[in-house]
Amino acid sequence: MASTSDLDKAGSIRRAPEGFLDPAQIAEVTAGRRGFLRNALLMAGGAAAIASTARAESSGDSNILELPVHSKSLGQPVAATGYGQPSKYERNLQRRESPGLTRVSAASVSFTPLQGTFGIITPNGLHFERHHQGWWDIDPSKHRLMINGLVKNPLVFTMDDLMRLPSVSRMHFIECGANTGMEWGNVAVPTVQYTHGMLSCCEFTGVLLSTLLDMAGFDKKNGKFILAEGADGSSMTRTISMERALDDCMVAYAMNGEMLRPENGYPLRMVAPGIQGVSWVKWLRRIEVGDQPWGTKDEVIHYIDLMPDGRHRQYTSIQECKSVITSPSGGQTLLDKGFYNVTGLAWSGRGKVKRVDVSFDGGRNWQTARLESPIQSKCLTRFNIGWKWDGGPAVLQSRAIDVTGYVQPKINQLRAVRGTRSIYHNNAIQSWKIAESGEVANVQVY
Ligand SMILES: Nc1nc2c(c(=O)[nH]1)N[C@H]1C(S)=C(S)[C@@H](COP(=O)(O)O)O[C@H]1N2
Ligand SMILES: [Mo]
Repeated sequence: MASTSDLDKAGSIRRAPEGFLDPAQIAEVTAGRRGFLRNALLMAGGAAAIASTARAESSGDSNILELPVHSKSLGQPVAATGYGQPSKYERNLQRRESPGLTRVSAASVSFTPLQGTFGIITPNGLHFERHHQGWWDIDPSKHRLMINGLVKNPLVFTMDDLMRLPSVSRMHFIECGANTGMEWGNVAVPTVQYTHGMLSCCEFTGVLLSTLLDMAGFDKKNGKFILAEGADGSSMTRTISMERALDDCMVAYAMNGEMLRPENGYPLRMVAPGIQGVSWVKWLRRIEVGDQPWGTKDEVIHYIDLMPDGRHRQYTSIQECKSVITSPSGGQTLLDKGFYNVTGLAWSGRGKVKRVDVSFDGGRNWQTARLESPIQSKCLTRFNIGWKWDGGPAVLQSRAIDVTGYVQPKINQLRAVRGTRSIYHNNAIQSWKIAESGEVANVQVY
C-alpha cells in the first residue's frame, strides 16, 4: 500500500479548518464519539479477538468478579411511559443542527447522526428534518388532499378515505439536494453527521400516486406533469414529471410502522423515490395535473445548479449514486492498531447499488466491500469491510457503482463538469484521514 504522506506533501489533502466549531462543540462531538467507539469495542470484545484491546484473560476485572445489582435484584416493571425510549447511555445520539449553518427563524435543518445508526433504517426520532417555514402537528381529521387540474373528476380525500385505498409499503432513502453542499465551497464540516446527515431511509406506507391519478381520470394526452403542494406556510410546491409520478411516487401516511412524525409531514407526505428531498412535499394537501412545469420559487431560485458557463441547471430530479463511510468517520478516534470493521452506506436514485469499493490509501488501491441484504431500489445499502490499521496515517474512501454502471465521481471530476459555484447535488467520494494519533478528520483528496 502506498504511503499517504506524499499526498500530504503535494498539498492535495485539505484539513478541516479549525474554528468551524467552537471549542465547546468540538469537545462535545469528539468526547461523545470517543466514548462511543470505546463502548463499542468493549461490547464487541467478548465476541472475537477483533481488537488488541480485547484481552484473552480477564483476571481482576470487577465487571466480571462482582455481581452487578441488575443480576441480583428485581428489575423495572413495564415502562411507565407507553412509548419506549432509548437507553440513557445512548443520549449522545441526537439529531443536531449544524453549527456552520445560519438558522433563519423556523427555516432550519437537523442532521441524522449517521455515525451512530446501524443497518439501513433510520429510527423515526433520528430522521433528518428540513423545514422552510417550521413544522406543524396537523389534526388528521381536518386534513384534506385535493386532486385537480387536467382531470375528469376533481377529488378531495379525507385521511380516512385515503387509508381505505389499496396500500403499498416500500423502503426508500430521502436525501436533501443540499446534502454534502458545504464541500463545494471547500468548507470541511467535521463529522459525517454534518457532511451527509441530510439523508435518511424508512419503510413508507401509503397509496401509489398512480392509484389517485387514475381515480381522478387524469388527462393522458396533455397531463405531462403534476404539482405537489404542502399545507405549511412555505408555499412548498414542486413539479414532478408524469412519467415519474406514475412510476413509483406515493402519498405516504406512515413511516417505519407508525404514522408519520409531525416534523416529517404528518399526516401525509409525498414520497418521490430517487428524487431530491425537496420534492417529497410534507403536509401534502393538493396535487394538480398540468401540461408544463410550473417554475415555482423553489424551482427557479433554489435547488438549481450554477454551471461554469453561467447558466443554471434546473429540474435536477435524480439523486445520483453516492456512498460514505460512516465509521470510522470524522470526529471519531481509533483507539489502537489492529482490526476494525469499516462500515458505510451507499445509494442511488436510479435503482439498486451494484458494488462498493473501499480504499485505505486515498484512492490508489481499491477493495470490494461486502453488501448486506436487503439490496433494494432507491434505498440505502449497508456495506462492510474488514481492515487492519497498522497505526500509520491512512485515507479512507468509498466509491459506489449502481446498476446503470454509473461510478461515483471524485470531487475534482465533479468540479470539472459542474464548476465550483454549486450548492446542491454533490455526490463526490468522501475522504476521511486517519492520523497516527487515531483521530479521524474530513479531508479532500483531489
Ligand atoms: N411542505 C413542505 N414540504 C417539504 C419541505 C418544507 O419545508 N415544507 N422541505 C422539503 C425539503 S427541502 C426536504 S430536504 C424534505 C425533508 O424532509 P424531512 O424533514 O422529512 O427530512 O422535505 C421537503 N418537503
Ligand atoms: Mo432539501
